[in-house]
Amino acid sequence: MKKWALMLFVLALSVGLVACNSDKASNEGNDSDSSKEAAIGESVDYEIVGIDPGAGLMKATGTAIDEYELTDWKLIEGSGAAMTAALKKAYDKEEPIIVTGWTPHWMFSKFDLKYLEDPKGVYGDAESIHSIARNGLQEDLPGAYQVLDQFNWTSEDMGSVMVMIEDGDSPEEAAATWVEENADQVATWTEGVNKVDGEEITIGYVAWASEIASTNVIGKVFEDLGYDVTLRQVEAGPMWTGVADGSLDAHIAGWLPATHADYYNEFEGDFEDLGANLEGTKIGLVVPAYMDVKSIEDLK
Ligand code: PBE
Repeated sequence: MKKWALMLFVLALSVGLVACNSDKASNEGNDSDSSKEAAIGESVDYEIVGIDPGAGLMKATGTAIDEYELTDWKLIEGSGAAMTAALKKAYDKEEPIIVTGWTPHWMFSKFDLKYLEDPKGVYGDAESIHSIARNGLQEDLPGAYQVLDQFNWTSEDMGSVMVMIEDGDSPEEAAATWVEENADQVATWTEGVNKVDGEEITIGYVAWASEIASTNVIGKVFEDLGYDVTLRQVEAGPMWTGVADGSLDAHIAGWLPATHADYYNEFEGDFEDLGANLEGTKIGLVVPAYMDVKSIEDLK
């Protein structure tokens, strides 16, 4: 290359670099909150990855969209499994994603995640999971009723079953392993309860990771006591309806007082609330920790 041509080339290159840099600088200077927030929205197509429409979490998220005036945002319906599949896919590529999430859930042990702050308190405070029996269960199946009444464990207990399932055990296998390894604790649930000979019991549940874990554990406990157990997977509405109309004997998936408040109020009187079997749950919007967003307010 001729000397002048080389000089021209170097000059062009440096002018280009300077232009690029000043572009970048002015962008940074303009980086107001609103452009950052628009960037978050755009980066996820203004979509919140939801779960099954009957979940209390979906209703709460609808309320959050209203209360925080997230007018451009859409809540995508799906299932718990579809939500975690989308989360895993995004997480593996370190892409942005916003999901509806809850605790206890194995996703917090597999991924580094955070809840978005909820300054308006739309998602409520920590709550409990209650055991809900049909009216008349105590007379018909007193032993089963007593087990449900005595059933009580922690988020860590439930979490360990969930992780076994996520790691590849079938729900039945994971439940059997947990029941075997925690015989002392299980003995407190079955204390004073006699074995039976094939009495039928039907427990309803929704295919949420947390309830797959708990329901299979309680199913295994009933099986070991001699019950003929059916675990019936349904949607959230039919789970509450089924206990109210007696087609299900019980469920152990009542998230209260807030998440299932509508179901609770609709059927009140038509079921028996046996109280909390697990305390300290949480629901909300969840993002990977690598995302630069802190609060639901930042989405507006
Ligand atoms: N969940 C899990 C349910 C209750 C259990 C939080 C997804 C719900 O939102 O109804």
